[in-house]
Amino acid sequence: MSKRLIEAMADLDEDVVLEEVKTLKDQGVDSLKIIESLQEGMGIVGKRFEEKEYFLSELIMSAEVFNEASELLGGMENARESKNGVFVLGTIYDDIHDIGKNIVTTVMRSNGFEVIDLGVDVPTVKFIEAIKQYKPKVVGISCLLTTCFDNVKECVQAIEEAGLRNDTKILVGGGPVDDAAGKYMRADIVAKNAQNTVDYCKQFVGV
Ligand code: B12
Repeated sequence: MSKRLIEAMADLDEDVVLEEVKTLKDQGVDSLKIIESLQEGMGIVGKRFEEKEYFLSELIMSAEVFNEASELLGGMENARESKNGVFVLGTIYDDIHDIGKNIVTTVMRSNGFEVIDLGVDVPTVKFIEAIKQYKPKVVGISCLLTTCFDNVKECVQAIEEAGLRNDTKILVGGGPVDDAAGKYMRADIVAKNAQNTVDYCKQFVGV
């Protein structure tokens, strides 16, 4: 990981973030590795927000810097062939965080999955409709707020009650989701990052 990039992201130093991303990209560093550093920096932004060193304006700024940096990594989004099947994902209702979800979408697409991205603040009924329509082998739910853990739990339960869980695995992801939270939500697996998601989905669909 790049210490300079982590620190610049944490300090919201936009110029240094963009310069360092360009340098690392020119050096041939893998896009996912660069994203890992940006994500680490975002973790520090979150801690500073929690400790009241940063306020909402800084959170908003961090999202803007992250998105600009991701745009520089645009080359990650390449092959859109969908030989590995369909992956439905969205951010659970009452939660509008989408940076991590968008990264997962991009990386899954570039690994041969057709991704149906339902967006943010997605109600349970929309997940259920999408599962009926697209019959995905794996469904991903993003959740960045601990206050939304119960929403995910309710959504997973509704998918099960609709009889749609037998052929579909449910992955959850997002900063605060650890294995204990995943168990509470009754998810099949917790994905810590985009690469984990790809590895798990490939394993599950047998690629
Ligand atoms: C940026 C940010 C925002 C931005 C979001 C912009 C956007 N378009 O997404 C804005 C400013 C809008 C925002 C708002 C809020 N936020 Co906010 N935010 C963050 C911050 C700093 C970074 C999140 C992020 O993008 N990380 C970078 C990405 C790449 O990481 P990631 O999301 O974890 O994704 C990776 C993995 O988790 C995984 N993954 C993610 N999703 C999925 C999904 C699937 C299916 C899979 C398989 C994998 C996967 O793969 C990704 C790539 O590797 C976090 C702090 C943190 N450490 O997470 C706080 C944080 C999540 N926010 C927080 C809070 C409190 C809020 C607000 C309530 C603040 C307020 N008072 O209004 C609001 C809530 C708005 C809402 N209703 O959703 C808290 C949540 C605390 C808690 N206990 O729940 C955090 C943790 C900050 C903190 N420490 O206090 N926020």
